[in-house]
Formats: sequence, structure tokens, C-alpha cells
Amino acid sequence: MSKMKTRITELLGVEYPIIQGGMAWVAEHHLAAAVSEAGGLGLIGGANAPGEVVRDEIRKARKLTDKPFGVNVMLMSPYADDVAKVIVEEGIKVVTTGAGNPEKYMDIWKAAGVKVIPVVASVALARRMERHGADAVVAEGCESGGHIGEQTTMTLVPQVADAVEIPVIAAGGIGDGRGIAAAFMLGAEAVQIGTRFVVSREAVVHENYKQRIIKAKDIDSAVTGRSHGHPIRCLRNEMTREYVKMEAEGKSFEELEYMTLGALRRAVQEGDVSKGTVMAGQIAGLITKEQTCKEMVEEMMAQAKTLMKWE
Ligand code: TUI
Repeated sequence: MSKMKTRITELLGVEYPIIQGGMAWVAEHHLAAAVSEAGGLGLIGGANAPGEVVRDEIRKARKLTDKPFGVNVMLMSPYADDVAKVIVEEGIKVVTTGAGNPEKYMDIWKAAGVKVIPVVASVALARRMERHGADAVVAEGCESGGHIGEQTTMTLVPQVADAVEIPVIAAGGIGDGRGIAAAFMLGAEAVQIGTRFVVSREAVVHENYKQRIIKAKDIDSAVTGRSHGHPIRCLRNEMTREYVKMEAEGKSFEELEYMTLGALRRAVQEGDVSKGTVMAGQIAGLITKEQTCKEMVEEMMAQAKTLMKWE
């Protein structure tokens, strides 16, 4: 299949305008390497892991691929400072950030020649990131799984594309070639895909978690934590029902946090998809089978190219 050139494919040195989401517990070295090998940009998710764990993941990914891959820094992590340093020490060339404002790391990353791509959920943060030297932004709508903002992808992407000169990567609700084509129509020059890659053959994720996504219907998505300002999108289950009940009863942030502590790891690694947190985007209902990352990328790109009449 012919390449698809945009400012993002040039910036990242990748074949296809697809980057992988930096999903906590899911985006480890096998997945990152597989997405990069498929011609996209794989990412290791720093999540809440200490710097040394991320360093180890980077080194393991390097053994699996010679292609470029990046690291996602979850800015609410207590180890974000450490991970930011490890990225420089390990010579990583691309960073995406989530759940915060990465300004304080911009100087060290730029000085080390790292391409910085903050994930934003608003026009204001996109503008601010551009002023601080970001190379691109991911405009992530609330269709995404995990920690979300308020705007939908349909409304956020064109507004961010109009507000900044740097290239925009669309995220949230994209799971096939139609979503990619739509994102390009909105002004994006690449897409970030999360949920579909969770069910990839290479993702080291418990089979129950993959099956829960594969079986999900359109309306199976829920958002917990809105009342205390940390909205998290995941699939409905016993945990979300109990959470919503406790939220309605006005339970404190601490009590709610305690309930979800470790719940994502329990779902991803142990397969507890009833009491664990099954983070996934609203596009889960569209995802019907496990495939390799290469099959996914090629299928999506072929469909997008036909729709956009690209050669
Ligand atoms: O970061 C994500 N998605 C995530 S992070 C995550 S791990 C986690 N676990 C428990 C609690 C919180 C997080 C799971 N999913 N996506 C990128 C994203 N960033 N979405 C929204 C934002 C965001 C929101 C507010 C970025 C910046 C922001 O404000 C920053 C500021 O200071 O203005």
C-alpha cells in the first residue's frame, strides 16, 4: 500500500498517519513495537509507573523494533518528573502527554530534540502548547476511553485546527477507515487510536478484557468521577453501577478513589471485568474482532484512502 504523507508522517518518520494511545497498563512494549512495525507510531504508556519501569519497557521495545516509537507521560503520575528524565536519557524522539499541562518539561525535551505532542481537550490548552513550542497536538474528544474532557471529537478537532498552525492529530471515537477519513475532513493530519488496539493480537491484555470490548454495544459506555472533576470513561459493569450510586450519595473523592484504586490493573491483568475498571472508548461497539496490529492498520488505511480518493 502506498504511503500517506502529511505533516505528521513527516514529523514522526512513519508510513501511516496513525499513532497509538498511551493507555495505562495496556500500552507496554509488545503493543508499542507492533504498532510501529505496522507503520504507525507505537507508544509506551508511562501511566503511574516509576521511571525505571518505563526505561525497561523502552529497552524491551527496542529489541522488538528498529522503527521509531514514543512514550506517553501521564502528568498526574507521582513519577512524571522521573519519566520525563528517562525519556531524555534513553534518546526517545517523540513524547505525548495526557491529563495535564506539560509546560515544565518543554525546555528539557526540546533541548534534547524530542518532538513534543501534548494531548489536549480544549482550544485554550492547544494554543498554549503551541506558544510553548509543541510540535503538534492531539485533540482528544470525550468519546475516548479513560480520562476525558467535555468536548466531542466532532466539535473539538475543527476548532483546534483553526486555532493553531501546528498539525493536529484527532482522537476519540476513531476505530476504522471512516473515522480516519472523517478526522481528515475536520482538519486533522493523523489520528490516535486506542480502543481498537486493545483487542489486537499483540496487546498483552487479559482475554476477558478483550472479549468485553468485542461484545460491547454502542450504549455500554459510562463516565465515572464527573462530580469530583476526574471523569473516566469505561464500560458499564458492577464497578460503575456501584460508583454511580456512591457518587449520587455524595461520597467523598477519597472514598471513591479508594474503590477504583488498582481496579484498572485488576481488569487488564487479572481479567476482573465486573469489579475492575474496563477503560474503553465509545467506539467499542464497532470493534468486533481480534486482529494483528498490521491487519488493523492496513484495513483502516485502505478504507480511508478509498473514501478520500487518495492514491
Ligand atoms: O490522559 C488521557 N487519558 C487517560 S490518563 C489515564 S490514567 C488515570 N488514571 C486515574 C485517574 C486519572 C488518570 C487514563 N486515561 N487523555 C488525555 C487527556 N488529557 N484527556 C483530557 C486531558 C486533559 C484534561 C485537562 C489535559 C489537560 C487538562 O488540563 C490541563 C491544564 O492544566 O489546563
